[in-house]
Amino acid sequence: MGKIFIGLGSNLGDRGKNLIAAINLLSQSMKIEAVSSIYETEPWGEPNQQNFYNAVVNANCGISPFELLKNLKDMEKKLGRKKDKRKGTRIIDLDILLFGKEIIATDKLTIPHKQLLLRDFFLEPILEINSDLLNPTDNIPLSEYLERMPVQLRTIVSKIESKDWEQAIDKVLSKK
Ligand code: PH2
Ligand code: MG
Ligand code: MG
Repeated sequence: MGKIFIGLGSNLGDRGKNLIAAINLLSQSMKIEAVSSIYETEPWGEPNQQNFYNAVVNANCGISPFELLKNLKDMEKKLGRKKDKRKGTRIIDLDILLFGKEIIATDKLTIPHKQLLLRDFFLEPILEINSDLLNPTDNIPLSEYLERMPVQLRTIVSKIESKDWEQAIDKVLSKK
């Protein structure tokens, strides 16, 4: 199991293709160890927008969390993301969710991700890849946070069945 968990989100354009382009680009600079299914989720925060496609990637790389943040921002740009509203529509969003057991709280970067414990679109795909992961700040299993999550916070509509996604996963995992 790699130490890094990255959350992927898209709710603009061809969401499936955007996620595939993202895992291909990620695989050029890190060793991808596992990739979750795609989940269709209701937009959290700003209701009047298209549903998101969300997924999670588990990976290893030799760089610091701050270098990783910069690389992910560059990749978002390369994948066509424009400057946008904080919770608005986006072609691609790449968020660092976990970096091993590291705990970081700065203006630029917070790890674990600030909303990790409050979003089923982060917890469900993480747990699909690693069902016994603990929250580094209190060592409580992430599965407990998901079980306890109130219905008002739940966004997952369905898991997307996609041959293209499965093929893309096979391709990036074969580079291991
Ligand atoms: N990301 C947001 C805001 N709202 N809602 C869903 N369902 N999925 C997301 O990835 C998401 C969101 C800000 O980054
Ligand atoms: Mg985000
Ligand atoms: Mg983001």
